[in-house]
Amino acid sequence: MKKITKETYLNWYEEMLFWRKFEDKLAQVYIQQKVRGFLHLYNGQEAILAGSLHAMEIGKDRMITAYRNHVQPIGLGVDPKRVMAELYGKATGTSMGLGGSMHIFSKEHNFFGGHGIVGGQIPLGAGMAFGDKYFKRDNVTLCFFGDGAARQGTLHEAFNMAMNWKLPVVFCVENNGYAMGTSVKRTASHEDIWKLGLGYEMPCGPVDAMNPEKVAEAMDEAISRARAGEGPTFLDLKTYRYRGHSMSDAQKYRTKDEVKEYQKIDPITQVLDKIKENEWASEDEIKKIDKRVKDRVSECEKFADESDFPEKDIMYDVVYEQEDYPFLPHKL
Ligand SMILES: Cc1ncc(C[n+]2csc(CCOP(=O)(O)OP(=O)(O)O)c2C)c(N)n1
Ligand SMILES: [Mg+2]
Repeated sequence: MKKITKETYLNWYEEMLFWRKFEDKLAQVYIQQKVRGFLHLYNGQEAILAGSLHAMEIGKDRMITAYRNHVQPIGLGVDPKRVMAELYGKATGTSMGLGGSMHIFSKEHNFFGGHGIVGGQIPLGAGMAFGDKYFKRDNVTLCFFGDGAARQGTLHEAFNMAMNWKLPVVFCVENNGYAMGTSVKRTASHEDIWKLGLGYEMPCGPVDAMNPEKVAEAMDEAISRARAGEGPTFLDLKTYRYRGHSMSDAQKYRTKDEVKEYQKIDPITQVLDKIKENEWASEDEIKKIDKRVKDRVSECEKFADESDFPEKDIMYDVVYEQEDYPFLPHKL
């Protein structure tokens, strides 16, 4: 793995803060009804993305996830202005404004969605890894899903085949404690989701995912194993989400004190504390980073605000259509 240095920490601080503020901005413009539909934010889970990106080979390894998917493509190199425009439903968005929040996608940047069907991306991730193995490419797929998704039957079918064929995939449960309003405690007789790997003899274990360094180390081991042809790993990334499941969540299932407890081990604060302890940046330099982040977020908002909505006609260019099918209303 690349060494974790002062530069890594400074980069982590700036990028994680940018993702946090990008999501905060989305919450704000959602209330202004500039972004509509569902909106699931990533606040609290940033160490997972930061650590994973450090261990990945960018431009080669792939990522697939669920609907909490705005910042991962940004981490992989997609222009954040285009991500925000997609959320606004604007023509300059990553899918011409036709996908929206749950469907960010960029084949060019190895980001394969953006999936609204809970657990749907687990076999898709295994399939992507199958493709790489079949065509003898040494790319690795990181397949992320939630603790709720881990309870889907499809996980077992995908785990079985992935182990049997030694596919180059890292299965990662972003265990944020809740599936909508249902706590992990209520969905099984034990809380150690990683143990689901044991039934398939898949290497597996828990990871402190509030700390990017811990994530990077676990991810590096798993990626190296996959790249060496030794098959999948299952990581139980223990994290927490600060905001509700989506914007329409009254959060009656947890206390404010519980959220505060996790904020004490906030991943961005942990990174900043380490920077300060080691005197890797002065107060002034930190202020400069904060200002850069603020400006970058404002640029995204301005770009999305000023972009046009797509022309209505393009809707018919992007859906599958059978030429001789007689019942299309727009053709009647
Ligand atoms: C197959 C399916 N069942 C139910 C839903 C409704 N649903 C959307 S998100 C969600 C909870 C998933 O929680 P988790 O996997 O823990 O992910 P998190 O939201 O915590 O990131 C549910 C039940 C769905 N989208 N798809
Ligand atoms: Mg969850």
